[in-house]
Amino acid sequence: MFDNYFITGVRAVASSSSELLDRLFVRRGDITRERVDAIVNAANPSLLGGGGVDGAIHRAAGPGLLEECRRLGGCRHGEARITGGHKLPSRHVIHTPGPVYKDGASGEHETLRSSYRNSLDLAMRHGLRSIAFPAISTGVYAYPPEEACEVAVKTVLNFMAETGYRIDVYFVLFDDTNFSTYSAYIGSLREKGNAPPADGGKR
Ligand code: AR6
Repeated sequence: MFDNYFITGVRAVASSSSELLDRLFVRRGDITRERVDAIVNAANPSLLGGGGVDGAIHRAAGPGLLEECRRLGGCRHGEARITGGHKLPSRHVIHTPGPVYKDGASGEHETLRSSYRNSLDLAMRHGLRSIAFPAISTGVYAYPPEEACEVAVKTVLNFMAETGYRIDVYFVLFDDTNFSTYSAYIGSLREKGNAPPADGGKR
C-alpha cells in the first residue's frame, strides 16, 4: 500500500492509510457492553450523569462511577477526564462533553474535534490499546450525524498519523442513521485507499 503524508504543523508524518484504517471498527449496539480498555461517555460539563449514553453508562457502571465523577469537579466542553469502569466490562470510562450544536458556525466543529483528540490523548497517556466511541453530540446536543461522523473519523486517523500512537478504535452506534453513516463513510475511505487530508477534520 502506498504512503500518505500528513502535514502536522511543522512536521510531516508518513503513514500507510490502510494501516490506520485497519484500526477502525464500526459496530451497532450498546457501548456499555463493550469489553475494551476504555469506553467514551458523551457527558455534560457537570460529569454527574444525564440521559442518552451518559445515563446508560452510569446505570451500568453503578454508583461508584458517580462517586468518582463527583471528585473531578466538572469538565468543559471539548475537554476529557478518565475514571475507572466500575461494574462495566471496560476498564475505564473517558468522559467528554461534546459541543451543543447551534448553527455550525459557533465553534462546534473545533469543540467536537477537541473531544476526540483529548479523549485519545488520555488513552495514549494511560497506554490504552482499545477504545470505543459513541457518536458524541449527535443526540441531545443535536450535531448533524454526517458532519459529526466526518469529524470523528478524520480526527482519529489524524491523531494516529501525527503521534505514531496506535489504538483499536470502535465506533459503537446505537441508531440506524449513525450506523449507516459511519459504515458508508469508512467504507468509502477504504475504497479510495486514502486517508483524509491533513487539516485535522476541517471542512
Ligand atoms: N450506546 C451507544 N450509543 C448510545 C447509547 C448507548 N447505550 N445510548 C445513546 N447512544 P446523547 P449528546 C447514542 O444524547 O448528544 C446527556 O444527557 C445516541 O443515539 O447520549 O452528546 C448528557 O448528560 C446518539 O447518537 O449525547 C448531556 O447532557 C449518541 O449516543 C447530553 O446528553 C449521543 O447522544 C449530551 O448529548
